[in-house]
Amino acid sequence: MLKRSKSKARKWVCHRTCQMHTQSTGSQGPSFHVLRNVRKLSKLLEKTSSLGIDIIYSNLLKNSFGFLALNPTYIINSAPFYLDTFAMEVESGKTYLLRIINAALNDELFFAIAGHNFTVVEVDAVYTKPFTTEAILIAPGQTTNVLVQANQKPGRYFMAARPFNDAPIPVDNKTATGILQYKGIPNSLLPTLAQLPASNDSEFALNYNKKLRSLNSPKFPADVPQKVDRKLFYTIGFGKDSCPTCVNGTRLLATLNNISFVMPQTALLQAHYFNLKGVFKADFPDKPPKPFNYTGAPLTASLGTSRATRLSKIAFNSTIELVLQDTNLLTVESHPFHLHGYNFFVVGTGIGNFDPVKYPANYNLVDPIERNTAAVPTGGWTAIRFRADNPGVWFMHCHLELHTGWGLKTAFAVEDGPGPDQSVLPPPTDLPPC
Ligand SMILES: [Cu+2]
Repeated sequence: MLKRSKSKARKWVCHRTCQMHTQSTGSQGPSFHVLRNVRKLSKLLEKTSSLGIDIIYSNLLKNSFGFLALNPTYIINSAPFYLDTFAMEVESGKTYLLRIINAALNDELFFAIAGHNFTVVEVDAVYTKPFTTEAILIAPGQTTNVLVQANQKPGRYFMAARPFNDAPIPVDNKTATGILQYKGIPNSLLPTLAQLPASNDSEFALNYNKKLRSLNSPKFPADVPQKVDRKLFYTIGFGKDSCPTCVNGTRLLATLNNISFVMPQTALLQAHYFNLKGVFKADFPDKPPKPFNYTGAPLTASLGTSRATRLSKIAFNSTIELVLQDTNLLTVESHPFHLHGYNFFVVGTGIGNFDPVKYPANYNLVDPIERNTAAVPTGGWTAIRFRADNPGVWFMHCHLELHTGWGLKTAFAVEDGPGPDQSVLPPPTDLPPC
């Protein structure tokens, strides 16, 4: 996939899913200015395995639940706990800024440090209204900056990360650990255990996400689209496909509006820019063909799932509202959705079927969180808004690698604008083929 950066240089870069090792920007904001002695440390939460990533990916595509047999583990800035444990030394009285990145492939994670609260000040490189929490929830590809005060009795305190999964499916419930260690404390001291929410704690997840608000200050305003030019409603589901070489002769597909995305052989942006025919169709439906009880009893019969490379064409500078609705097509599940090329505002979220008459009245159009990856809760919905002012072709996909590999994605083809700096530039002559 080709992505043009939003920097002034207007570079084209080769881009796959931007979920590995995503790094937030390093700019400082008003929340930090009042603090002294703030040290910045990055936390990389990852999932690893004795097998290489390519082998894992290949297995995911062949075997619906192959990942469970791979015995992966989770790590914090380091090797698995049985080989090594990451330790971060702190000095009493100082405040530390932790940049936390979820670089795991398939799991939303809780993260906490024993005895120490976090003050959340940033997500996905956007300032938030600061709030205090005992643990954070972070999805693959998301970043979170928190302040931690070394204000406890000098000692050793475990930091811990563990998956959040409230869907009725098996979960790999291992815990990754690191250590927050006060200066001068010997390694022989047993660390205090960290408390994490239960792995299926939906209430914590919903409440945590509700606390996330844009800073919305004069310097960092929240420019939320108040008027919507086009409303989109996409259902998230699973489907089955025959696969002679797979276990049981079938494999799972994942779908938006019951369409499982097929990756093209030619890059979408190239096809868009050069107007190549036969690579994709710009006819992705704005809503599912028929409304149904999306989150009712599990739906397994006559799924009618199709596989296609279908995009939605978006007018330049139009304002878009997209409601992502989880369904019980095979199973409900939480899906962190990521949009390339844009930040969006999460104006509403809830459990059950989205009600287009009632729910928009309760949208937060003042200080909703602005980010680029947001969870659609298990059996629920999430509404986002953005202004399509960045021309090009932009993927939107579930950030669980398993699901995006099964086709849980589509792309927006945003048309060029009329201005001199509002068109996709030609690719550079030395652009490497993906
Ligand atoms: Cu998903």
